[in-house]
Amino acid sequence: MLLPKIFTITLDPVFQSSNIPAFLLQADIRRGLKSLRLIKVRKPLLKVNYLMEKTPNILLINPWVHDFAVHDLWAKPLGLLMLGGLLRAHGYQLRLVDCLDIHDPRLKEVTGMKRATRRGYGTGKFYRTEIPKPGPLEQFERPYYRFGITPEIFRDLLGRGPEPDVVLVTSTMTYWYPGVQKSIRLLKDQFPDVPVVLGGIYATLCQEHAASNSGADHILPGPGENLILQLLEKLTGHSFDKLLHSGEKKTILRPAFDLLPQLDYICTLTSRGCPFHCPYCASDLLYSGFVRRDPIEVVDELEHWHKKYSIVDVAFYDDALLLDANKHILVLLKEVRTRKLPLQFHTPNGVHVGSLSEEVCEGLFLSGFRTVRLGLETVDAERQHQLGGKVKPGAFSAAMESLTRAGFQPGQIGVYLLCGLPKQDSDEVAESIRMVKDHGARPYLAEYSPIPGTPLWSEAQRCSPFDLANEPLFHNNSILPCRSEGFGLEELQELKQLCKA
Ligand code: B12
Ligand code: SF4
Repeated sequence: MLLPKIFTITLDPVFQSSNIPAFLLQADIRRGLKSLRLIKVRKPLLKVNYLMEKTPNILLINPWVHDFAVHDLWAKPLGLLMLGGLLRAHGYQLRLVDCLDIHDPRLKEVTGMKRATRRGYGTGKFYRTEIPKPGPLEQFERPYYRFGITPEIFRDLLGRGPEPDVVLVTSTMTYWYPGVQKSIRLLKDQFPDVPVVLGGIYATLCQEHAASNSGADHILPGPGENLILQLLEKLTGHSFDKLLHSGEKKTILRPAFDLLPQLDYICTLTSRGCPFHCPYCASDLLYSGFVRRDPIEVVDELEHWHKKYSIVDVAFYDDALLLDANKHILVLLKEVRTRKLPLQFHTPNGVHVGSLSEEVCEGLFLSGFRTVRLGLETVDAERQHQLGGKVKPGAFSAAMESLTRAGFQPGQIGVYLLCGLPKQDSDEVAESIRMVKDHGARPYLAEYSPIPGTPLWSEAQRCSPFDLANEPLFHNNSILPCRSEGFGLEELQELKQLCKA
């Protein structure tokens, strides 16, 4: 049911000559009876009017992903859910359609669709349907998929709620824009007059492309919390309550995970931004500066999801989770232990090798870290230096020693290695793979995805055989965008085999 924010009854002055006293009754429904006001008005009144200030309905969309391969490595639309938390706190009515949902029972009945599967700790594969490749990707032999629900289910879900006043669509990888386009096309078919606002990572990194190609009416780049309230006020005429606003003025918002159809795990951020400035990374462009939450407040949030939805698996999305550990992550983990929260933690985004001291590793192990991914980048000293020199010589061996001494098994430790950087040869990657395996950990190739606006972008454009600037599809890591003569897809396959061997 739609709850009006302000409920007002006015009595219209129909008989101007009457002497009956007139009243206006007004209540702010969220503040309850205390706010009831009876106002005596001058004019005589007879007819009753209900003037309801309708709280706007906002529809949130996590769009499809079109790609060669995608794994559900604790992948949730965290940014969109954070905005959901903010908007709800301001009284907006929210609904979310998650195109990557795996729980809709109708999906099991769909023919021609590969089933979603679940692996450990809530991760796994999404439902997927093979679709024709977009023109620029036709040259690649691999099959291309739409990951997520069917368009029919999407339409059905759109039709279930009230017509929204505004639709907010998120976006992630720059080369996933076809899924965004498709979602917006179907939204426009169903709600032609409803404004669609696009934000998120693609909208931020490829703003002009998004403005010309996404089909959205408004592109809002950057952290959405900065401007979304003003834009919604403009689009809906709904002015948010200043009292509610002041209580919610936080840099990092609590995500509204309960909007998702079903929760298997949650992801969280204890910080935003990153103090490092690696030349291949977009962190700085997405969030300038580095801010942290109070670690105890983070634990409150984790406890909330654990108690309410029995959530056990938690993935940290932080860019620099372990930095200054004594004041942050160790405080957080100690609190988790004090409250005896039976949580299982994961770091799909990779943690800094140099931060893995004995004390930190012990804290991670004792508090329930089940998988740890490290960002090693490369063992080549010169390239390591060019990439910012975060991993000092010997640091990786020391980190591995601390992790194993703390109790981690080799199978729990994954190591990201950058692969396909401009002018990188495959021997360098092979050497890094061997080194990781010699230490008993599992190497994971992070194929380089060139990102506009990053320091490495110009060099990437020079080296790449693809038109990176005009076609974000070519940022796809799977095609090895900065391949060279001696390092193409064949060599990439060999390296993948080497990782598995
Ligand atoms: C978590 C993460 C992942 C997760 C999955 C995330 C997901 N949801 O699918 C995992 C670990 C699986 C992953 C994988 C990869 N990732 Co990643 N990932 C991230 C990371 C660290 C965080 C994203 C995030 O959720 N941030 C937190 C939220 C709060 O921020 P946000 O989404 O930006 O939301 C805010 C704003 O954008 C905005 N907003 C969001 N939605 C909306 C909507 C509206 C309407 C509005 C107004 C605003 C708005 O407001 C939000 C709140 O401030 C980013 C780096 C980063 N710092 O963002 C890289 C990043 C997105 N990943 C990147 C890369 C390169 C990859 C890989 C290719 C790495 C590799 N080589 O293997 C793979 C992809 C492989 C594949 N095919 O799946 C790149 C992007 C590349 C690109 N071309 O777009 C990034 C930017 C990192 C980098 N190198 O710079 N990744
Ligand atoms: S690669 Fe990691 S350490 Fe470097 S800037 Fe990006 S998030 Fe920070």
